[in-house]
Amino acid sequence: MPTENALLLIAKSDKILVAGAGGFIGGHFIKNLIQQGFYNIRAVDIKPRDTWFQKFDTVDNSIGDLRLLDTCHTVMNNVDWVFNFACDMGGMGFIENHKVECMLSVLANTHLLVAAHNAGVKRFLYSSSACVYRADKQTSTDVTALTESDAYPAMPEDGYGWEKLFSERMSLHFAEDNGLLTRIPRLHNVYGPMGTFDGGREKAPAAICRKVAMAKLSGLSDIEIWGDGHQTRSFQYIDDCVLGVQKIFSSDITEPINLGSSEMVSINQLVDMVEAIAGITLNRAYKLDAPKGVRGRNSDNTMIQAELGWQPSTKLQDGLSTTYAWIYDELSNGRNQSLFTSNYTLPSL
Ligand code: GDC
Repeated sequence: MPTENALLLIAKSDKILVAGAGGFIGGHFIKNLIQQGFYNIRAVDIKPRDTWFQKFDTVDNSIGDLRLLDTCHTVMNNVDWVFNFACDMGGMGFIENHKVECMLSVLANTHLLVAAHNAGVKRFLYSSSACVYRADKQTSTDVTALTESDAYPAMPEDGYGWEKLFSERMSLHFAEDNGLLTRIPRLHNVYGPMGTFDGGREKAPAAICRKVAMAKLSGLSDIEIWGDGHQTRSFQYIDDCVLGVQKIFSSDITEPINLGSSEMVSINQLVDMVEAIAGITLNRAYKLDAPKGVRGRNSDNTMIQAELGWQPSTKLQDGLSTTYAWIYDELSNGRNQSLFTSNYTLPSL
């Protein structure tokens, strides 16, 4: 976890709202706030508390449906600063087949902005996604890394990406028109321990760790890989994400900005790494009709490096070692994710 104090503008006693507190990023984020000495934290999620990835008894925990304006007004009471990670989302297996669910996150994003403006919140962070980028900039495996201007003219990922792009613009205009100060990191694929690795919402790093660990535990020697394995991505370790969010939040950067790793690998290379960590070599079966998303994606970090003198730096090899160890441990101790957010379906509106 980052030890650097990147939130100097927040007093330790200020009220901080973390929306999406039960999720992967929200859980790590609150843990880090507590480690830094912040003690007036309100943690909100729609999911029942026993499904949260990390639970902290010392914070003000509440369950609420942030798609509803009334809930947003209630949780915003006395809040100084907002970090919005709330989102109904997942890896390609989820977002390609659940476009309505993904787009309905617009309700939470809208109502949180309205309530924050109404409550006179000092600053609001909206966590956007690399899925806002133009599809036609991501058609080859040796893709040119995406710069912030590559989001326009708009042609984002259908469903999820359109919602993220819309909510980015809404956050920008709440700043321009209403004076609510907003910050907008575009998160590239985030991975790490204490996140989804099963159930349909998992992303490639956790999915591959799970499949390799299952093979190791069962003695089976096959692994299924979605697509032909040549597709490329960069994967960002959770600690870099938490620190980067805090740095962007504290900065003067008002436009959306990349927060991602620039270490691009193919999915085959990702599998190579996890196999090496596990000390195993598997027979690969390529499922060509599985959800694949874009052909290649990488983060151009010129802007974040210039603005902050920093960029995510955890080596994929190192982050995967920690992630694999956690997933292997969960599986070998018989803990599946049926109780966690991976299988959670939001109640109907
Ligand atoms: O799911 P994801 O990590 O999302 O998939 C990356 C690539 O890995 C895809 O081409 C997918 O087909 C391949 N892949 C191979 N095997 C597997 O078992 C597997 N499971 C999964 N999930 N993928 C496999 C993500 C979005 C996020 C987020 C980030 C932003 O897209 O799903 O919600 O916004 O992007 O960068 P990915 O990287 O396509």
